[in-house]
Amino acid sequence: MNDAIVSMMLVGVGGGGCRLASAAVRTFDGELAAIGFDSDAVATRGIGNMRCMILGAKRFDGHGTGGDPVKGRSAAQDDAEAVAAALAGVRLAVVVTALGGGVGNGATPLVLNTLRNAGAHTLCLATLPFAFEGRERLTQAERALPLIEEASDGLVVLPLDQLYAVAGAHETLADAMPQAEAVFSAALTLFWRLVTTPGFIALDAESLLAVLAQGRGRCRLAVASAAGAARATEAVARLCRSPLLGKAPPLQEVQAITLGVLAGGDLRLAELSEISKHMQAALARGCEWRMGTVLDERYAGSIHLVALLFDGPRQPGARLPEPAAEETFDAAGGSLAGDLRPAARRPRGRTGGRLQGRGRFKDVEATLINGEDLDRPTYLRLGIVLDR
Ligand SMILES: Nc1nc2c(ncn2[C@@H]2O[C@H](COP(=O)(O)OP(=O)(O)OP(=O)(O)O)[C@@H](O)[C@H]2O)c(=O)[nH]1
Ligand SMILES: [Mg+2]
Repeated sequence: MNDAIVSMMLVGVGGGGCRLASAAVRTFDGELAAIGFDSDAVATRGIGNMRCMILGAKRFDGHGTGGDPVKGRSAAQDDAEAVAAALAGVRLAVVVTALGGGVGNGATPLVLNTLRNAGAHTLCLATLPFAFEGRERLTQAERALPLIEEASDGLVVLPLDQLYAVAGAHETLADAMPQAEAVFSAALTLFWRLVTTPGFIALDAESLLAVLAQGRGRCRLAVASAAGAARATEAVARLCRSPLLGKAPPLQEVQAITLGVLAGGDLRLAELSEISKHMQAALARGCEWRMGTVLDERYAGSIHLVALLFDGPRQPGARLPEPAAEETFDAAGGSLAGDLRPAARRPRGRTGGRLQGRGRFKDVEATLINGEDLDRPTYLRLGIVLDR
């Protein structure tokens, strides 16, 4: 195993997150270091292809949290040292979490902060529940996002409905989860092969680390493939209209893109130029561009594209609602409104820093411990909903 692979790890959090990670390991079918964290021993028992650690066993006795993020967080806190030990030495982690339940919502920020404190860079892929799971689950999931975004270098939010739409299947309810998982693991497999396979035009873990180190915040992941004579242009067209991109922001507003082209030895130079030309035509002129190729005979006859699009941190003053004079915390999300710096430039670990958007406290040093601002009310930090 080479060093780049050893220092890259796939991390699943919560029941859904572990199952997604496990599905990706199965699809990848090669060397892929992976670990899962969940409080539910029964749920992880069915996962045989990667190590799963049970969190908070003393408190929860190997059971789930019943959808309670505070319990999910406590479970991770109880075993914080074991989590840190399991993640030691990782330089680049892709953290997969299925939001909506207790462990995914509550433990993911802690896992991300543990990686950050150990000096690793993280790309977090977080799914949102299907609409049919109900409004409450979705709200709960959305409430977890600001903390996760804050703790990761890049965050991709993938609504399960969008993954299912990519599968193009609109059949039975029983199909929904496996179909969404299949799309997810196919996308992650392309991405992992792109980063770990020495390519003709390399786009390796170091390049990805460099992008993530800039703390670009929210990003989007899209995949597309095509075969036949016009496969290069068709793949780009499909990528540009992928349901995974959502409706906004438009491609013209993307600030940076990392595009992987995976194909067989039959990939022609002219096709690569076409992909580059058509893709760049869809983007703004100033968009930062990175492209890599992987030639692998299992892709012979077709072209697969995988793209990570960085929408970029919001600029101070741009499209941000004015915070109320004193009420500057985002009560719905629990995030600290106004901290607009990219994650990588925010203070890490025990270092203090001046944060913006704290109303009358804006010039006061924040008390940051393990990446958490302890000056924020507990109910906001833990995402607890108060009855008003
Ligand atoms: N991909 C995938 N997602 C799932 C699966 N089961 C549930 N989910 C999604 O994950 C979300 C969170 O559910 P769980 O993962 O079961 O919750 P948890 O994080 O383990 O937390 P608990 O509440 O303690 O079970 C759900 O709302 C679903 O959207 C699954 O088998 N595969
Ligand atoms: Mg569970």
